[in-house]
Amino acid sequence: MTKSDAGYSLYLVTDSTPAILGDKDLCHVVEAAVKGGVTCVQFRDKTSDTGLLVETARRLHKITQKYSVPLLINDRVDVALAVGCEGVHIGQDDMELSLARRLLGPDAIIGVTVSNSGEAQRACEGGADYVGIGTVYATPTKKNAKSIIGTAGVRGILDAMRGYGHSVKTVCIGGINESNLQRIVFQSNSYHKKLDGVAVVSAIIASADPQAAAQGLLSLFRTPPPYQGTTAEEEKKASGVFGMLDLAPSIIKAIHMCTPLSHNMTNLVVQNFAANVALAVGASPIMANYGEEAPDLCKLGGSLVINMGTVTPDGLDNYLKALRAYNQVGQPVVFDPVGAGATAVRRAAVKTIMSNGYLDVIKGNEGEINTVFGDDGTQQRGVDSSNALDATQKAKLALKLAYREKNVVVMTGQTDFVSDHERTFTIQNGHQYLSMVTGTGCVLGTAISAAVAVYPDDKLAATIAAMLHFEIAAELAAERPDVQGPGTFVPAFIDELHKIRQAAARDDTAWLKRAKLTLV
Ligand code: 3NM
Repeated sequence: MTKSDAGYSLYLVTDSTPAILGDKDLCHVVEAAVKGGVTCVQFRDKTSDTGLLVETARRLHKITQKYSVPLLINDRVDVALAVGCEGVHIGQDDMELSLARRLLGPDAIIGVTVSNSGEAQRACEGGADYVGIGTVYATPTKKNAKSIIGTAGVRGILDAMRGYGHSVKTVCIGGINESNLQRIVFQSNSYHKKLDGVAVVSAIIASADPQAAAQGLLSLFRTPPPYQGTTAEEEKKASGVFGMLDLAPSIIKAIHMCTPLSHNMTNLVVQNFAANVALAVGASPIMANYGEEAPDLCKLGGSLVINMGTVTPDGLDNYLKALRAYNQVGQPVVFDPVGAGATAVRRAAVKTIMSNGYLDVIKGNEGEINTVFGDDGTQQRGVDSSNALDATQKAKLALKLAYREKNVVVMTGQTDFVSDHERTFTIQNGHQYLSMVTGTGCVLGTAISAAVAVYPDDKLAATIAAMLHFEIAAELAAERPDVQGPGTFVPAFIDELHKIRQAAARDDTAWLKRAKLTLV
């Protein structure tokens, strides 16, 4: 097998420690894994003596040769030479790449571990055939991992490698398993360079059925996640302010025509209000906080709102069940991290929710978005719902979170910031009465959920449509002579939501003249 034949889609790194391998035989596990679809095997054993390393590597090589899959040796160029296998994988502290190349020759496959852009570029320039990017997530398999870089870290490295075209292959590693593989690949892939594969240890080696585990992982890698949009990036980028304003009425009309389900897992305070807002915008609300119902509800073509307003251990478990169900079928999820920074419990809940699924839209005020962003440990600001940031910083924060999560981020305030990282807009509509009534922020999440359900191809455009609908309805309501304060405002607001929806159904767009939408 030559190095140009090598595939990296599912890269298995072995581990012979009892905690991971158990009492299974490594060669049996590797053979089963290769039968299941593993495309490349790295023999990694940091403790055995050289004699045993060579002997095990020889046995493994017989197996990988049978299935035409390359065998690489971790760190030990001497073992690779002794066995005559296809190559090595070296870490930053191992033998220099140029020396390994000199010893192994031009036909050997040499991969290098990288955890930042500089290391990646040096590996490319030094003639590496592929890079192993990590550590994506902390993993018990490698307790001494030097840097945990998350999916945004992987994406930054892929971006930095764009100049090297397709010649240097890429896999990422660390904490990858069946439940997070698709999201990790989706959030890591840069528009300029995509991952060629994923590398795993425990997801296969610790499995009771390594062949089935490999089969499952490979099929997940090859299938785009259901929530991945289908609109071409260029098409999305074309829609500036005029494009957005053009789309908004048709999105509101589509809600009217399709009556999408808006499944709300929300707090007790706003349940009734949220259901009424859903009805007013033309959606069909269901307030169902029990996660076991989600696998049925997610099949109805609607979307899910997870509003963390009253978080409890049971509640969190229910959110996760529902999140998994909606992610599996690719129906959108709107996350409202209410009071995210208020308590340690809420901060932990945010982390758990974000690491267990893909959130199509995250909506919060400045303090909440700040806390959500800080949860990767790089920018911890804690509780902060005041106006601490200026407009440029707010736009940057929304953009950075949207970049990291590869989703849409809404930061509400007097001026709202909405970003999918490629495009960032501000909206300056709404009325102060909205801040005098409880739950208006929460029910905006419900309005957004209806829009992303009917227009999933461009969730930013859908979110903006819902926000304009919502905030212009508030302005119209507040201006009515019968509205004297926040109390009389609420029913008028629901009326105006309903009226705008009916106007959109008639293709009457007069209401939209009020839109104060700006591209940042
Ligand atoms: N290298 P699991 S992380 C072998 O970051 C290895 O370079 C890493 O194990 C790196 O798939 C890692 O069980 C262990 O999480 C990955």
